[in-house]
Amino acid sequence: MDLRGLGVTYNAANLFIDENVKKGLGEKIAIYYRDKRISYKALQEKVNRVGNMLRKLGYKMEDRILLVCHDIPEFVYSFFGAMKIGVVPIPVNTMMQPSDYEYFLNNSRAKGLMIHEDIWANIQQRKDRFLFLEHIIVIKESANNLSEDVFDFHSLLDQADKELENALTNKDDSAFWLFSSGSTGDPKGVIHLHHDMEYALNTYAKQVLEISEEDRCLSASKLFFAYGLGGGMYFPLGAGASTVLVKERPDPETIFQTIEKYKPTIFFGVPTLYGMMIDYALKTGKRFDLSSLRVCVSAGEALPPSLYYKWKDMYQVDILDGIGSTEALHIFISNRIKDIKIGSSGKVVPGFDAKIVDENGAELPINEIGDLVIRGDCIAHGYWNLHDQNKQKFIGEWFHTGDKYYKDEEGYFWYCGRSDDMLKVGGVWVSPIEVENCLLQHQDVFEVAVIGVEKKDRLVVPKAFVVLKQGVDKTKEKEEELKLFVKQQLAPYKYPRIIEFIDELPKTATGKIQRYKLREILKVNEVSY
Ligand code: 3UK
Repeated sequence: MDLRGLGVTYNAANLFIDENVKKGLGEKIAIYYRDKRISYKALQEKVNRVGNMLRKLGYKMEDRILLVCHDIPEFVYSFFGAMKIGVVPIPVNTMMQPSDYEYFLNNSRAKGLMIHEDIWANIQQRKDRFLFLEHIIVIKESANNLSEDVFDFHSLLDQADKELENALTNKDDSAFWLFSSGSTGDPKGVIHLHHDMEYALNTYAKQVLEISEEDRCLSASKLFFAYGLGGGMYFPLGAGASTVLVKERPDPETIFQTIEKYKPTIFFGVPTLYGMMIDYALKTGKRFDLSSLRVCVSAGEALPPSLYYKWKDMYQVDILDGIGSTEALHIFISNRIKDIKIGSSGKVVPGFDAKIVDENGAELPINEIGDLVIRGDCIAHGYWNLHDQNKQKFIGEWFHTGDKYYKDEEGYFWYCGRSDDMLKVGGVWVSPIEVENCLLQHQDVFEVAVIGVEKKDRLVVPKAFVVLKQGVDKTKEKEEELKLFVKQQLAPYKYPRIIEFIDELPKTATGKIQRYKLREILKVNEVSY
């Protein structure tokens, strides 16, 4: 259409869904899920039905929908169905507590909630606190009945038409948001635009992974993480390849069996999982056939060299470590197939630039540690409603990652830690402050400080230094009780793996806990776990 003001119309659903059918891949399998095989044609129909169903409920361009769904095909239908009519899907972590969903809904002012029945059951009693919400659409996999105040995803879908044109969105329209955890606890809404996924596909996925129609992807990282969203969904769909979805949380046995059964060619994991898989195979003595894999990817935190070597020795396949972020959408510095410097994050991905700068923004010489800043066209538009943080992190074309790095003389980048106190555990952010605040709610806890400690395998786990109230005994039982307490209050992966009882915390004159001193105590004692 040549109406003025429309700009270049572009809708991401076109490339990732419709183009595949146009190219003649209609009969090809896009998604493997349990015993289901979903062709590109069937996927397109479902996507169209979701778009039509939302239109019928009154959804318009720029309305937002919170998507709380496990890695099942309905996630993909909902994500692209919303986007196709210009509605903005916001996939969020499925492992959060009810109050976290209250935050996501009220912060984003989502008009709709598409939610899996299991998770809805946990949060429905809070419904009155979701201020802007108009429709709740429950994705059912069981035969359970729903209450009258919610919609049934599948029955709405069946009633909706299977033909749908893309909305006249612009390439710079908001396409989807992802939430990224901040150091003070509250997650930030990261706004991504319609052109972002294509950029990540054409750079990292095509030029580093060399993804093609021949590939089949499996991501252990869930679709609601930016890492899993690419590896498990839009990389394979953008390449006309296939993806294997797994609803369950990734444990070693499930992942090994899934690889043997569905024979993926590319596997996306985080270092902790590679470590668990290696341990599991060694402990059980089980042998698994991973010969279908041509490459494995690791991201989320730095991959310890020992894991690279063990994995390569056991399965004769390389793990490519690369750094990505929710703001950058996917990986922007990475090792390459046939060009790996073990222990480094690799070189800049084509399509991106990276600099190491000092606190004034001046570029530092080779081998000097500084702040990593990057630029590239799939970096987020910005954070939702966080004007000050936007000014600090998105400076001109450059995004400040918050990571300390140096670059060596050959152009490889080496990770040196976070600029703030945030911890990466199993590839997922854990805010020490949130864990501390939780422990402080326990009746026996007087004071607490949480820091990250490196275990023998160099992976980081949260450790809590706890000062108990007077008269409370420092027992092993109390340790276990506190761990359980955190697991029940917060997303379970945040609990402190190690608890040490101490008599008092090191503090500044103004009463601020000196975390660096705790880290020093750890070093002096050379504790290894
Ligand atoms: C850290 C790494 C060392 C780093 C992500 C791949 O992890 C992802 O996104 P998040 O927003 O976290 C981003 C931060 O995580 N990090 C990630 N990868 C590495 N540190 N080595 C690595 N290989 O602090 C970064 O700033 O959760 C990963 C693709 C998409 C992603 N969103």
